[in-house]
Amino acid sequence: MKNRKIRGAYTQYKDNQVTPEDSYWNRRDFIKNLGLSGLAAGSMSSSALMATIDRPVNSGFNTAEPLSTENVVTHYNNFYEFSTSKRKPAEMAVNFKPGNDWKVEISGEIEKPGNYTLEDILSWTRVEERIYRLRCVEAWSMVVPWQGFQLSQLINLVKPTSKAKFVAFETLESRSVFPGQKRGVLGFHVLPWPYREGLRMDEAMNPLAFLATGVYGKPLPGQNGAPLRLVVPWKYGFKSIKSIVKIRFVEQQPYNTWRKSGPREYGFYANVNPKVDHPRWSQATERRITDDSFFGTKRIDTKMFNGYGEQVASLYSGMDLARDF
Ligand SMILES: Nc1nc2c(c(=O)[nH]1)N[C@H]1C(S)=C(S)[C@@H](COP(=O)(O)O)O[C@H]1N2
Ligand SMILES: [Mo]
Repeated sequence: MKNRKIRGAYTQYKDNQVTPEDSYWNRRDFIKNLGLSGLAAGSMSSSALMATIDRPVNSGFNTAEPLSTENVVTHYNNFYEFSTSKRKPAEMAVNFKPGNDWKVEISGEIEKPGNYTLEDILSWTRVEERIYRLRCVEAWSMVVPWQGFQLSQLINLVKPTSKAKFVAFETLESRSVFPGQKRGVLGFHVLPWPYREGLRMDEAMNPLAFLATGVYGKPLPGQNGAPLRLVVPWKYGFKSIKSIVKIRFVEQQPYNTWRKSGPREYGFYANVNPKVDHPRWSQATERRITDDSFFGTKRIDTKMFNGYGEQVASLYSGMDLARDF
């Protein structure tokens, strides 16, 4: 239903000059919200139109950096439920095409728990686009045009109680959908399933925290975490959990998969931090992958909070980010 909102907008990215104000989505939503036909809106002076859509826009919602191509974004993936290879998820996900009947169980310390469909969720939220840097803990990065909605919109709708201190997320567990969840030849699981992640409540409420339903103007492909995945651009990519089926509001810091599997290497906060090296490699620089060579066009310096310090640094004042990683 609401997927019509995230189809067919690819052309807007072609020249890589999108600004949130200029965006097709905002214009369309603005027109729709006012209940105006295209004709009526067209007859308004453009300055009246601009005045109405001119709102303070978080500078972190966009970037002038070159986008990674759609081919790169959708064919170089980490999605261990399919495979640990970067190129395989795209091949293996061809038949994984969940629709708007996808169910998300939202529970815990909230006033409005329930099993909601993606269609319900999209009918309550406002789909917009965000162009974010994605920095993987493996020291490569991309720039990705996502479509989706601000996580805080959904959180406000389900009305957390004062006991809700963290939000926990879970990916679908299904060995028929995700062959990577089967035991390997030696009888071991690659990771403990289901994949789980979490955010502190104030992190989840930060305007940058986003739930993506589309990428490059199309519904999310399976390999990118269809039909609903988290995007937290100031944290290492593993926090951006894919194909979410459970969202639970809890009092205690929740379990997260990578921390569980390697607590000396991966933390709960996992904020991008060039000064804290991974025990096995440096985090000072990253391989920025933009074009179809897939190897990365250049190596650039990694920025604290992946360059989103202005938006998020205050969340961590007083914390020792070398220790609380
Ligand atoms: N469920 C699940 N979510 C996941 C992963 C995964 O293996 N399983 N990989 C994470 C990692 S390590 C990264 S870098 C990003 C990659 O997202 P992308 O493939 O859309 O670029 O997804 C994250 N979310
Ligand atoms: Mo990652």
